[in-house]
Amino acid sequence: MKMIIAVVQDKDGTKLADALVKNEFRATKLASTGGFLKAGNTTFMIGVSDDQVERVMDIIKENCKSRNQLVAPVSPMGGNADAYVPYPVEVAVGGATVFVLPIETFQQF
Ligand code: 2BA
Repeated sequence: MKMIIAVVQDKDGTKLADALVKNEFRATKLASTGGFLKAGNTTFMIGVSDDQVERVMDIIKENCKSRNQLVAPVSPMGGNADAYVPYPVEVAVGGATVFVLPIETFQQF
């Protein structure tokens, strides 16, 4: 068994959740925040058998698009000066960042 952890953009979250349900996969959707942009994103936890990993990867690819996002300058006032970005920069935010972890035990009570 594997745990697929997928960080996706909020804009794709509902579409991906619907596609997973339609294909009879079980998933947990968490509200998350990107460490770099400090903007909301969505993290899915999807527990699947080993032979289902590829199908879930395909569903994620089909439903999550890469987009460019402009990072506005962040004032260091009241914030961390180390994170200060003095000019707007465009970053490509991936369609999905996916981790596949082995699961030692799965139980439901
Ligand atoms: P954020 O951390 O908000 O990052 C958004 C995008 O900003 C990233 O897109 C990347 O293009 C850029 N970026 C991130 N850190 C950067 C840095 N130190 N310098 C320059 N540019 C940087 P993605 O790589 O597609 O990541 C999208 C989101 O996926 C991330 O949002 C984060 O929430 C998650 N993520 C990405 N890599 C991760 C990792 N290794 N571990 C945990 N979460 C990760």
